[in-house]
Amino acid sequence: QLQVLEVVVFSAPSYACQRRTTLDNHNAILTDALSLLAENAELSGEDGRGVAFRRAAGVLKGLPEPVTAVTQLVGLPCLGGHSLRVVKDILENGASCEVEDTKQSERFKVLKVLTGIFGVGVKTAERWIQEGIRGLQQLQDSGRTLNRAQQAGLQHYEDLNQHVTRSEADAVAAVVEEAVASVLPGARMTLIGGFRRGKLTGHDVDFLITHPEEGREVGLMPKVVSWLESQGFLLYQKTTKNSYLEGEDGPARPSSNMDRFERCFSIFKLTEEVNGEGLKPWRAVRVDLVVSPISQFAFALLGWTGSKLFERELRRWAGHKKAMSLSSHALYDNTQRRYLRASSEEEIFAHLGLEYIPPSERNA
Ligand code: DCP
Ligand code: MG
Repeated sequence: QLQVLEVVVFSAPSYACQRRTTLDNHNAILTDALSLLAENAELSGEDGRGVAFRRAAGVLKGLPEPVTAVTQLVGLPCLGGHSLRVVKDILENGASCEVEDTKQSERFKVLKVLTGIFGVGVKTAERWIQEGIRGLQQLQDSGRTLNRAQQAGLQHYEDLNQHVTRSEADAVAAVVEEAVASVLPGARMTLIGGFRRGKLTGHDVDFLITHPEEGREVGLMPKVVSWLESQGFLLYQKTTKNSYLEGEDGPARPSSNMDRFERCFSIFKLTEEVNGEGLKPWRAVRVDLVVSPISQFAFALLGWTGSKLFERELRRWAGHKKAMSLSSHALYDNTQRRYLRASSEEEIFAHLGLEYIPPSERNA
């Protein structure tokens, strides 16, 4: 007697910005494995491979139910031979040797510890490893000259490697709100990054600040920072100036525009509710502040809400499918040779010929 089993064969469009990806991930075991391989590739300077694993993980994050057999994946985009092999290993053996070996590898572990220091990137970590450094204590004892960011990163290592909760994000938001309101009444502040997508934890808290009257936001960041500093909220801060000039380099280098807003990378001293003896009364939290003129606000909001893969895919879609250049400042139509204005995220999706995807569904 033959039993016919109904097996779902999944399908999905190939760009993450065409898909709705909530936080409800039915394949976390698979996507965690692929994300780890992506991280390992990124830590090894192999960005192309990293993106391939991120895209594969992104597709699986959006599936409506758990995968039980690789045959269900035949029609899906972005799943190359390597990713499929990893998925097959996990489905058949409960784990992937490659993933387990990577997790255990000395090099991966040391790179994670060293790049876990705020202010330390892959290149610096790599150099230190070549010089024989294997851990934090050794780094400290080595007498290496660290820049200001790295010193703060080392000093607050434990706090900064402990995830930020939603209630901590709200506490930071209240402080930033007060700072913004006292230095420029009428200015508006929006929570961006992972928390805007509905995540319950994050590695930092990100805010976008603007003013409804164009130009009023000029000079705002130094004032906000001074206020925060005078109130004792900052353990560290570094502000970078706005260097974006429309027309000069807007459309030409869309992906490098990420850092062109007036931006402040900081470490907050966040006072916690003390509900017991001997509890530390405060902890360090990474906070990013970005100031944008109102004319660029929608682009900044879209560009800073993430996820990183979603952003990358939006820009790839714009370039490859629409001959447009998207950045967090503007959208340029290379065919019409003009900028396309927008005052909301919805309008930008419409310019791009994409269905609107709300922040909570950008978790690819
Ligand atoms: N971003 C980006 N490319 C960068 C830096 C930032 O696309 N080089 C965007 C996408 C991110 C957002 O800015 O979602 C905020 O950056 P984070 O690194 O804080 O990322 P998340 O907030 O998404 O994650 P986490 O929860 O870990 O903070
Ligand atoms: Mg963040």
